[in-house]
Amino acid sequence: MDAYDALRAAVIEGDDLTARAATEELLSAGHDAQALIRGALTPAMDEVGRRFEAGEFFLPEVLVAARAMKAAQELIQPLLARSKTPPRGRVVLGTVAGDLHDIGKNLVAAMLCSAGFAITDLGVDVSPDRFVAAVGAARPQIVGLSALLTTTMPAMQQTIEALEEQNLRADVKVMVGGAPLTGVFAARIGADGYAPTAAAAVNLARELTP
Ligand code: B12
Repeated sequence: MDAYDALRAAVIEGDDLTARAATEELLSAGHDAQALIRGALTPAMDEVGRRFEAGEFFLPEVLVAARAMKAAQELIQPLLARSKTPPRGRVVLGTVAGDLHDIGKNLVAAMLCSAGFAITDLGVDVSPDRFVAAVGAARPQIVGLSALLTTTMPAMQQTIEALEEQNLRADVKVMVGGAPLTGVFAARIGADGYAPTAAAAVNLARELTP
């Protein structure tokens, strides 16, 4: 088993100590932080999601996997942020109101950060008003909305409407993502773009900030 396999397996099994050790080993061997996200962390969480859907995993297993992923991410995040060049653009990012899922959103934040964007991460369960306040304060080029529940998808539209009401919509591009979303849904609620993965989110953010 190579170190990538070890990291993937540790996250899937929810073994945070091994996840941390494998991450340290890969980073000190000179592996790129982005490669770890693409090659180990994202596929591991995809597999956790698959096992949960298949009834092979239950919530406790999912939670310990998420904790193991966070242990790895804590080591990776400072490396992604360490850049002296001015940011390529500013992104305000959050999981919409009523929704507590943040694993995918955190991966998007990490990948955007490593691509040179400055991120204001508002966390989870972010109300339309909080998005509006953050956009007003940070004046980003992009606001990114994440939702994992079909019941919280309408909060994306409410957030876009709140930006319109405060006359902020024209100055900011809205990109949306999360497992239940589609490009059709994104277009229907008036978003500027949808991306299905963190890597695709980076490409989309680049397109939206030419
Ligand atoms: C982990 C998880 C949890 C964890 C969340 C931990 C955390 N800190 O995030 C916990 C246990 C807390 C949880 C709770 C609940 N969950 Co849950 N959860 C999941 C699970 C298994 C995996 C989600 C995940 O992390 N995937 C891995 C990441 C990497 O993928 P991702 O989030 O899709 O993100 C990628 C892309 O979508 C995209 N992306 C994401 N955000 C953004 C944003 C932008 C701007 C862009 C461009 C792209 C982008 O890039 C990411 C990286 O590639 C899914 C099942 C699944 N297969 O999705 C269920 C799932 C989402 N949960 C579900 C449900 C119902 C719940 C609960 C209501 C409780 C329950 N009965 O299970 C609560 C709700 C709590 C709440 N109010 O939010 C359902 C939703 C069903 C539905 N139709 O809405 C799912 C689909 C499981 C199921 N089949 O029942 N959950």
